Amino acid sequence: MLQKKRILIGTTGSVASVKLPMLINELRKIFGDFVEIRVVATTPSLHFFKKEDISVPVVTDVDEWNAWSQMGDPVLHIELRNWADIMVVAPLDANTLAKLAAGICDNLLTCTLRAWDPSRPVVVCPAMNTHMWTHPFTQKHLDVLAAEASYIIIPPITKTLACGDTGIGAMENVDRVAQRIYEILEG
Ligand code: PCO
Repeated sequence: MLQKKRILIGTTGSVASVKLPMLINELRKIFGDFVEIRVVATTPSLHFFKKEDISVPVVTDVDEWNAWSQMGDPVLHIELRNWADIMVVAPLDANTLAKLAAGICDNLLTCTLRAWDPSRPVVVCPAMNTHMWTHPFTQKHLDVLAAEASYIIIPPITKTLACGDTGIGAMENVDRVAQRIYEILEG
């Protein structure tokens, strides 16, 4: 591991976004000083953590609009796609999954991925209620991401979910997500 890796984490409106600080900690444990992390957060994901509690820069849709006022100004989603070595969407909610599969780009996170450099890996960690996970659209959309854009999918696990149901749909444990990111970047 010679060079600092630049990891862009995307967060979406699944309650598993509460795990963002833990995921950052796990990445720091594994990569030590050899990592730079930034977060691109959808507006719904901000319901689950406070920007002030996160130890790395967090950008949101307002930053995209604030950064640009005239020709020649930076376009944030292009800056981000140029900056990152890897993007990890953790958690990926059902709504953003559907948008990505359809090519929709209506916020900073989806624009960043729509402009993505296909030679750089994208990892997604779906997390949603069991009924949403087992809906036929979920597998259909994941198949599109894997087959047509080579996204790496870290499937959800079974546990007690935020709503009290026990079933499949929880985001994979953050230590395993971090380990997988390490293997992808360094393997
Ligand atoms: C729930 N939806 C969810 C989303 C995924 N859940 C999880 C875990 C957390 C606790 O460990 C919430 C992180 O269960 O990833 O729960 C239902 S409506």
